[in-house]
Amino acid sequence: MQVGILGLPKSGKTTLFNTLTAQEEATDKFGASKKTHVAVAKVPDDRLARLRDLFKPKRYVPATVEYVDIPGIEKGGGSESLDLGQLRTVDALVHVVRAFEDDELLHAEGSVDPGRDIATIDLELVFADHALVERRLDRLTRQAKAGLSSEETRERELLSEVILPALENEQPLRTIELDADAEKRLRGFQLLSAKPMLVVVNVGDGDLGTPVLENLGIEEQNNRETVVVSAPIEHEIAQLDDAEQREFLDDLGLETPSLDRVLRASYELLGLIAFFTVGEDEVRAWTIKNGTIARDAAGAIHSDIKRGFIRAEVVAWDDLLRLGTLAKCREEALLRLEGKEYVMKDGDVTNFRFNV
Ligand SMILES: Nc1nc2c(ncn2[C@@H]2O[C@H](COP(=O)(O)OP(=O)(O)OP(=O)(O)O)[C@@H](O)[C@H]2O)c(=O)[nH]1
Ligand SMILES: [Mg+2]
Repeated sequence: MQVGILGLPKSGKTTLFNTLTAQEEATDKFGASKKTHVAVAKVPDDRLARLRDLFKPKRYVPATVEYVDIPGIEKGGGSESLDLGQLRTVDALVHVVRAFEDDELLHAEGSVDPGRDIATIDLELVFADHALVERRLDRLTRQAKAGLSSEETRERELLSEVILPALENEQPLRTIELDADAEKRLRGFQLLSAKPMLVVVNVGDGDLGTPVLENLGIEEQNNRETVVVSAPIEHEIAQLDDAEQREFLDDLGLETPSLDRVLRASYELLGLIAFFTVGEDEVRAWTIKNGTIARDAAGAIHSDIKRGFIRAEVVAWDDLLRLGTLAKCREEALLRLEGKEYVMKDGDVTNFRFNV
């Protein structure tokens, strides 16, 4: 799973990326960056950490999400931008928007206004999609003279009657309701404004812990989540050990590092859940789509396990923590045998029986 990080120039994207993925890519106040970065972040999960403490395994493997950090998108340049093209294949977007004041760092629009910047970036995504949809419709129109297949006719209807009008209305496609068939048809186009989005509001350190969203004029929207962070502060927190972190967070009036919330929110936005495997060797999270059945979940571990699937032994993570061992869970009938059609739940501790 891949998440793309985008935003106007100098909004703090690379600072956030570095902290999420423990990288040290250069960030600076001047000069436009030209490089795209890709790296993997571990998704913090308190449930899994507690299972680790119970099993004390040799290896501990949390779930991961891959982030792609692209250079800032200039207002008005989006539809032409190669940088946006690099986001076509990602599964979700993180939009880093500047809400911090800094006299040394001029904002291209002359003022700090996150609401305006969110609308600006949304419009760039809409323009890029519009250009792509128009090209496709042109091609279908030319082809229509020689006759269109029924599939192509339906595609043309969807694009010209639903998608193009929405884009012309400057509506990001993620905000409009589409039926499953339409969604499936659109998937191949990899339209940017249709991707789920997490808005990360990068505030000055003085504004942490205060309810800023309403003041900033940021509204609720379909398929969009919002998290408030201070990217440089998160970077500092990440360098501290656990005890120092706790103290620092208390001083700021925060429960958990905002970074954890960014990671969790991207995971949830992607419609992902995790199941766990446990043992002395390894305690590990495996990422699947919400709604995945047991046999397909087995395939996340290995195709052989899917092919030779017999049964899944399943216990809820909190039952296992409460009773302490799998044997006790079996005695109490909390460890169940499930068949291949069982729909996996978030936090299921699973052992697959298979035969190849
Ligand atoms: N004062 C202040 N400075 C910040 C904050 N976040 C980032 N910066 C600074 O802003 C500058 C740009 O940060 P980057 O993380 O490189 O921003 P970017 O969005 O990746 O920039 P481009 O990739 O060039 O578009 C750096 O000097 C950061 O230290 C913040 O919350 N407050
Ligand atoms: Mg950058």
